[in-house]
Amino acid sequence: MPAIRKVLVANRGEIAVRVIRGCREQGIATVAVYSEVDREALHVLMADEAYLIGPPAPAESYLSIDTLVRVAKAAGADAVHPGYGFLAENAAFAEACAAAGLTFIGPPASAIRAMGDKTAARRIAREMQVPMVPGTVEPVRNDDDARRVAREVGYPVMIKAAMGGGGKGMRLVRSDGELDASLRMARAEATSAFGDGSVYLERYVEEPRHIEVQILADAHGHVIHLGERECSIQRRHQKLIEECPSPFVDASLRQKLGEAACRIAGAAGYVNAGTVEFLVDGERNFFFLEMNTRLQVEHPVTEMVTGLDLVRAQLSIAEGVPLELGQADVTWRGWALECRINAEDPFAGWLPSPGTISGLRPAAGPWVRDDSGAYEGASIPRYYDTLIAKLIVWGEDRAAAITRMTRALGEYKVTGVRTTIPVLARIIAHPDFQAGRLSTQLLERILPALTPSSGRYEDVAIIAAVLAEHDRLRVAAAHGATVSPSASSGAPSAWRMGLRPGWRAGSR
Ligand code: MV4
Repeated sequence: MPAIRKVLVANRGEIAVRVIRGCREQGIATVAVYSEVDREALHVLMADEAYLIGPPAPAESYLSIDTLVRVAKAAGADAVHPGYGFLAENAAFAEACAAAGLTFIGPPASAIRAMGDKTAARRIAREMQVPMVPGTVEPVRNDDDARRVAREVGYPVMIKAAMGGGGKGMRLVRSDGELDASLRMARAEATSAFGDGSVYLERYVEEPRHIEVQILADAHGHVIHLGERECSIQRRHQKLIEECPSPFVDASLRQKLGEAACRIAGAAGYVNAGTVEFLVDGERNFFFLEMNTRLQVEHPVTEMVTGLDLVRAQLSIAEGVPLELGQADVTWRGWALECRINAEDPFAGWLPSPGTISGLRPAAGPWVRDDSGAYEGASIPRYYDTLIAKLIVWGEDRAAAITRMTRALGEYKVTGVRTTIPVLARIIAHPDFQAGRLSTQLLERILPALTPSSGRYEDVAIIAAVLAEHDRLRVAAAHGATVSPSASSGAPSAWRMGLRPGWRAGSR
């Protein structure tokens, strides 16, 4: 595989900025893409070149495979970095890049496919004798099949979408009587969300921790792990705070989790940075959950504690360079925390708060990292994820990291849009967080007291959700009627070769 000289970054926001920075440090030129509402976004200003790719709706811009591949070729890029979200775990995109002679800075399409089907991933875990939650390793065939399995593994059980992941379309079933109705709803949800109604069953693990292992796999069969991240502080499957290491994991469990993660990645023919997710119960039993075949939002906490640059590792791996580290070379020093700063109002039902950032003073100082996609005057469009920035701190131990995060959250000022900063500070100050008593249920328990809001806001949130769904369906209908994803060659040429604003960050 040849050296990479120019990378098209098929993403936006803070992750596009992170990838651009990683490329620039390696002397690799960068090409940004942007939708009509992102003309002056930070990633556009920071890249060496940038091209308009279409309207704000993701399906017509950041998700348009044909447009992205065409722009990459036209710009003379030799590789594509997908970031996370959008097309990062889309096997067809990886294949389209390869077919156009572009290096996809991610795993082989076959590994994306294997892990995208959660039952196929479970078959790999079984084959590698990695512990997993009791349940099926194939989609359930019918209601009778489901009832037999549910009785066998014992209630409560979870119904999960085979093509789902990240908690979407999951359903908890506590008894035989609930099973049929839940199956019907889960299948319908899976069909509308993933275009595939296949579901499987797992025994439900009560109050688990969500712990994931970062791995690196090169194109020569070497796989190493970089330890775990603790991701139990989630609200509705959106992580708010992540840390490395986990306060619950000792050296012995770390080694077992790491070996299990490497075995799974190896069996899947995985190449690239990747993450293997586990549930861990109160007795430190761990169970394979799923594998994420991308660079994750929370990767910086691993970087801070291992001293490694994961984007640089991705670039080397994609160039075919063998891993320069063996497992024994990976060491962990101190503690890192990451807080996600979103443009949402936690005191008004977590309603998205798009708009213009009228004032911005990010936290800085010793051992503080601000991975941001914003600047003063920038706008947060309503079409995308509300993540503004990730605030990451390092300390010599967990207590020092918590003190530093408290200090940094106090410094971080954003005006013009509402943010999650105040509630992040309250979670960090909570006795259970401070003591490391973390579980996926912790936030559900403590948030009501931390985010008092009048019932009025609940009504507003419901109305907003209905409007958003209406908007989504309208966009989908318009898209289906006029622009099929494979026929976007009909796009105006300005989308393919738009001009970037005349502000240049680099000197290249
Ligand atoms: C589970 C589980 C308990 N038992 N599966 C959620 C995200 C996706 N990756 C899998 N998830 C879970 N799967 C079994 N068999 C608990 C979670 C879970 C969770 C569930 C409810 C509320 C918050 C949660 C946060 C993380 C994981």
